[in-house]
Amino acid sequence: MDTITKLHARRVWDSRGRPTVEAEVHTSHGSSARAIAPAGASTGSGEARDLRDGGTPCGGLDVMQAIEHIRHPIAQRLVGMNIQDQAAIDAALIALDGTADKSRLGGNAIVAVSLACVHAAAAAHGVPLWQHLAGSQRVALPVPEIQIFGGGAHARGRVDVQDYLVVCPGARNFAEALEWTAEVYHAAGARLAKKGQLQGVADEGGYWPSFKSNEEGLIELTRAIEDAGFKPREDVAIALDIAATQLRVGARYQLNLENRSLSAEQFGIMLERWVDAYPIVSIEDPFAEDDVEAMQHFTQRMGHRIQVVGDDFFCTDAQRIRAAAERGACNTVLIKPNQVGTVTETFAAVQAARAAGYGTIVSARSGESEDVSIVHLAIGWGVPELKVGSFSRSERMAKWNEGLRIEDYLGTHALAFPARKLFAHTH
Ligand code: 2PG
Ligand code: MG
Repeated sequence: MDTITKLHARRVWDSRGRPTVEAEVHTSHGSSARAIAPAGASTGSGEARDLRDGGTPCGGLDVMQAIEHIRHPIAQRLVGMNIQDQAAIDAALIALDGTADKSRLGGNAIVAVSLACVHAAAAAHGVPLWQHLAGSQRVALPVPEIQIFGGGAHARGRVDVQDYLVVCPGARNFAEALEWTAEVYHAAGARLAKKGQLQGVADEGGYWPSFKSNEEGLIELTRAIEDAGFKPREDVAIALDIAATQLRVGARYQLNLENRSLSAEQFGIMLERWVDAYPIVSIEDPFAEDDVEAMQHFTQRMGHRIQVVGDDFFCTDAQRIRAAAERGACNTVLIKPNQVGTVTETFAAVQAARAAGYGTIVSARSGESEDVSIVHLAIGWGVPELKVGSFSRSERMAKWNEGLRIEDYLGTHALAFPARKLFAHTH
């Protein structure tokens, strides 16, 4: 049996220049592995809580307490455990923390340790993580969902919609999807620059635009797809993350850019009109995390045409997924390991989504690093879509490039790229 011999942690920095936690695990096999906790900006209230030190250094966001928790109580508890028993490791982390939201030890401490352990288990077998997770199952590369314009909490609210993304239903493989997205990304940038609307890039590397309305982003993105030589919808389509929890004021949805406030019903009508007018195949968090009724109604009307994705709405929680499925709210679940805290609970959310007949998308956070664990989780677990932010900045490109390496390694052993099948029903 390979056991954990040493657990260490250090402070590193994320893509927003903020402190975060890196965990490092060593095993009796001689293997070791590291993982870095990511951080969200538009977080759901049901997420595992990061432990931040408060006070003045680093704007109160320092993580030295979370690091101390890994070095002492967590290390004491985990040293000696079987590195191949991820369920037992995660159960020990959950029990040691003892809170519902992992706030005592810190969600950031727990997720870094849990991910580092699963990496070390793969390393002890001498295989990459995706292969360790897939076992004897054949795997496919996931369809990338890539941000072109960033807004919302990632661009100081410059536009209300948080993510204008593309997916490539027409691409034959992962590499082709990235190549097409690169063309669209640069075409979109050229359009903005020409019109004097390019203000740099937002937190995830998508352009920070100065649109006059939210709909202008849809017009510009559709034209960029055409400028790049693709057929909107068939080749390259639009996905949106409204992150609507951030827009909620009382019972209404506030569009600051347009200086108007809409009821849930009016907001839904606007989104339906967008789906009719633009090549949109997916909308994430179209309503706030607690607006179950609006989510249910919207899914009834639009769920046969587009992916209705829950992010803040589910917080990668298997229980929430089962409850929403009973009411027919959403048809796809965004999967973020740090929303729930451990690898075991993240996989339970994937299984709950599958049991409900829901789609799944593994996703990065807006605060990221060079850590590429999520690419391996998506491939190893057979999750057909992957959302990693934009097509610039190395914390994003590290993940796209890891997918390229795995696709290259798999060659003809890969299962069919799921893009066409995934979006066949959308119109
Ligand atoms: C989201 C994510 C990634 P954040 O809302 O889907 O885009 O953002 O990590 O800030 O929650
Ligand atoms: Mg989201």
